[in-house]
Amino acid sequence: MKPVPSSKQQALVSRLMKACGGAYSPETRRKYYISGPQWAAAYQGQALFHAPTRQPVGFEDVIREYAKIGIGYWTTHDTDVIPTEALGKDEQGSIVDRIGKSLKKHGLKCSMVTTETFFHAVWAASPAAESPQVREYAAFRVKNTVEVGHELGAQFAVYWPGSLGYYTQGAVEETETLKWYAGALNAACEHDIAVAKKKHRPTLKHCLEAKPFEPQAEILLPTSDAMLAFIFSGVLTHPEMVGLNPEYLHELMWGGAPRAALARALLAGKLWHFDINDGYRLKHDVDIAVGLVNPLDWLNVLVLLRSHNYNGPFNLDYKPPRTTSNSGVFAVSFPTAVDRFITLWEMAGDVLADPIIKDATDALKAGGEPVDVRDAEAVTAAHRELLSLHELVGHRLFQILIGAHRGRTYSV
Ligand code: GLT
Ligand code: MN
Ligand code: MN
Repeated sequence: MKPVPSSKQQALVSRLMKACGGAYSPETRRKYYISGPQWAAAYQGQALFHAPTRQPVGFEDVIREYAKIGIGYWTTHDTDVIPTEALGKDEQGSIVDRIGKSLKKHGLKCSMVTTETFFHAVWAASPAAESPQVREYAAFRVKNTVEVGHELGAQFAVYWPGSLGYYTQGAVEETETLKWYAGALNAACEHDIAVAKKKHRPTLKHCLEAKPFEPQAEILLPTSDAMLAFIFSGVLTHPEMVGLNPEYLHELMWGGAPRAALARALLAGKLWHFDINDGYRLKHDVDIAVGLVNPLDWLNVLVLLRSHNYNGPFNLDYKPPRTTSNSGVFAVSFPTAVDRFITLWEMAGDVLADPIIKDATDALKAGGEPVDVRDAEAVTAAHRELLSLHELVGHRLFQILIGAHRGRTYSV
């Protein structure tokens, strides 16, 4: 092939996207509770060892492009859209106004707002720092986000504590720090109750998000399980208002099984919001788009969520790779992520309706013929053949993943 001149590259990408086929229409995409974060689309590719590769993008562009794709919901940090120095000031009001107009114009809804408590230098010692002034500032920030959320009609507030941890041991006292962090959440919930009452709106669902390794060396609430223990520990004044926003990759990063982490959240009645993406175990937060690394595991995750009637948002919290251009973010990155999610969701429906999987799981639950249940050898023998079904179910899931259950075959 001849070198491709710059002027022809976008057309090439678009031709090959069409050739891929299988794209859902924007109308179909809008039927799912999928949200697109401002920060994901506006991510410029920068990191500790990476200079940006893309130009900045504002909320007007992101909202317009999400609308074209068929992403029905938009999520944001306070400082993704409001400069830190404008927070709580008149300028905030006019920005929020512009956001509201832009959402309305393009038929999107704001489903979630979150407070940035990790980036600015003020959070160097975390939002639950020893200094009462920092903690008061943190309370102001989360209360302000609650107000922005109500203003924009959001239902959820997310909290990723980020810098809640330390580099050098013994520098922070963990129990004290956790209580101080609870103070910020309590301030948010109490303020929410007052604002919701005034605005005749339901209170927001406040969702904690854990990440195991970054950006501190040691993290005080590294997993969704740690968050659950924190919610039920007695330090929150409104534990009923606080649930979880697990992120798929964050559970995988520490070596956990995301599906099991989600199951524990479901048991506790706290699975309210879900950040969807992909990546690798025991690596940093690579935030790859859903289904590109672990499609079989993702299929299983969605089987669990479908079978438990999860009806919260699926938030596309991933980072378009640095190799993707500004136009590629909206031409390739987001539509393909949405479409893989929808396909996996529909395939999870196939799994739940599959007669072979049903037969196998029914048989496993029925168990073997009656024997003396105090006799380990007899109980084992009664199930020896039946248990081969575990692997058969695994194989069937693979078949469903590749479409073999619908007749797709390979031959030599
Ligand atoms: C940050 C983090 C994400 C969180 C965002 C919400 S901030 O990008 O890595 O996982 O969901 O605060
Ligand atoms: Mn996330
Ligand atoms: Mn992440």
